[in-house]
Amino acid sequence: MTLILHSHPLASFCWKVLVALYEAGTPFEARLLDLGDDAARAAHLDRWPVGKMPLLIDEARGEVVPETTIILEYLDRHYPGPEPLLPAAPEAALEVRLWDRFFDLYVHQPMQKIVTDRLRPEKDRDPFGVAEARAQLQVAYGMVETRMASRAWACGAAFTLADCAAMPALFYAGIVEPWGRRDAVPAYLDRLLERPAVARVIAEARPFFGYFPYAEAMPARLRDG
Ligand SMILES: N[C@@H](CCC(=O)N[C@@H](CS)C(=O)NCC(=O)O)C(=O)O
Repeated sequence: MTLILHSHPLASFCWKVLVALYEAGTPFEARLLDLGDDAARAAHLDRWPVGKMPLLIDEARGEVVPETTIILEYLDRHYPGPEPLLPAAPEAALEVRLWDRFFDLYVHQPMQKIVTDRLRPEKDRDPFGVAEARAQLQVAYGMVETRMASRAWACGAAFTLADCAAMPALFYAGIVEPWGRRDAVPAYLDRLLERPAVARVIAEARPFFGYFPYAEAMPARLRDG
């Protein structure tokens, strides 16, 4: 198999890449990466010392590709699916890149901050940082509410890289920080969840949901399908 994705079915950033691979129907081998296993972690750090997952290995081209946005642009260039993840027109591509960055930096990362804080020992928790993350999410939700009131997908009529970024970010963010009185944000998440590629990613993650630090806050329709 040419493409190997080191990933974990519960890991939100891995979902971003899995959605793109399933959307495109690109064949790949998923290798379960357990960072809690010392040997697996050491091997992973050898490949990419930053230590984040997912990591794509392209054996045919001899490339190790980290960072989800770069992985998706790489796949789009070298293993394109029927529809591009990034539009060819430069201005349209910039808009997609902006909203990919937006979902990663202002939804996904604050969500991670809230989730990982719960994994820390009580004495090492960071209530100030968590409060900042919650405030950041509320700002981001307000922006998504305005934007998605008039769009099917993050950048218009076509499903793109920005939607791959939005899916895991909104899925987990909505569990740890409620939407408030907003309609377009949950409606957009519902549209994302209806895509077969997304449903497949979530079905594969479902057996692991018990390990999610906020498992008790997961709505039954997300937890059980
Ligand atoms: N900017 C990175 C973020 C990846 C990331 O945060 N991955 C998480 C899993 S969702 C991770 O590797 N966590 C393990 C750790 O930080 O030790 C990307 O887009 O690939």
